Amino acid sequence: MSKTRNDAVRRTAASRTKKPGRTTAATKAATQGATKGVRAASFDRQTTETQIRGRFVVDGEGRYDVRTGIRFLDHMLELFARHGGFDLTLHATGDLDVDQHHTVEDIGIAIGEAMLAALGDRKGINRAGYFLMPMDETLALAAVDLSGRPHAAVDLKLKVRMVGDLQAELVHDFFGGFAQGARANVHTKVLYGRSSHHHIEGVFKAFARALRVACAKDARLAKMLPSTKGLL
Ligand SMILES: [Mn+2]
Repeated sequence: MSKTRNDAVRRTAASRTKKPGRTTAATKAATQGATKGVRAASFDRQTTETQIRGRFVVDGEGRYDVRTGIRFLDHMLELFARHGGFDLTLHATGDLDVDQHHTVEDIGIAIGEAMLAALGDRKGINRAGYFLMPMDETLALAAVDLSGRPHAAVDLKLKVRMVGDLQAELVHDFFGGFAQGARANVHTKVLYGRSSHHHIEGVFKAFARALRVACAKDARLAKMLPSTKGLL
């Protein structure tokens, strides 16, 4: 191994041990996103209520650089990237002094739109996926279909108003926004559990893993659009 290669490897290893996940690794991966075969898209969504910029890499390595102004949402998006095997850079500034609603919903839209753009013609993808995710005492499920039709069904039985610094009801709005942006069916449900933190975390992990399956390519059907309608 040459000295240069060695140094590069060492730098990568050092940055990983120093601050796992919260480095500029996702940003670097995004820059390299133009690599042939890597499905990725940048986004820059500016409204009077929210400004959301970043990059979403479908074929990523679970790296992230997320700043939303809501720490609990950062936590959810970070594990979304890690469990989905995506790379996600996302920096959001929203009118949190009004309410968290605009920010959370618009982040869902931005990620959904980026994923849709990154998938391109969607030929050869599984299209649908589901996952059943245990989170200690909680069991959560998610099912997604990248059908071209937006619909979200979120069945959480949260009894608290806030989880960490996130308004709990906005989990619905995140998935609603994603379904709209990605033109996808998204169903999530908590089957049972006690901790509200685990309810939301279980749902985000299940969602990430269901989406990972839906986005994955089936080599046998590489040239096939996964719809008998001929349109997605
Ligand atoms: Mn947690």
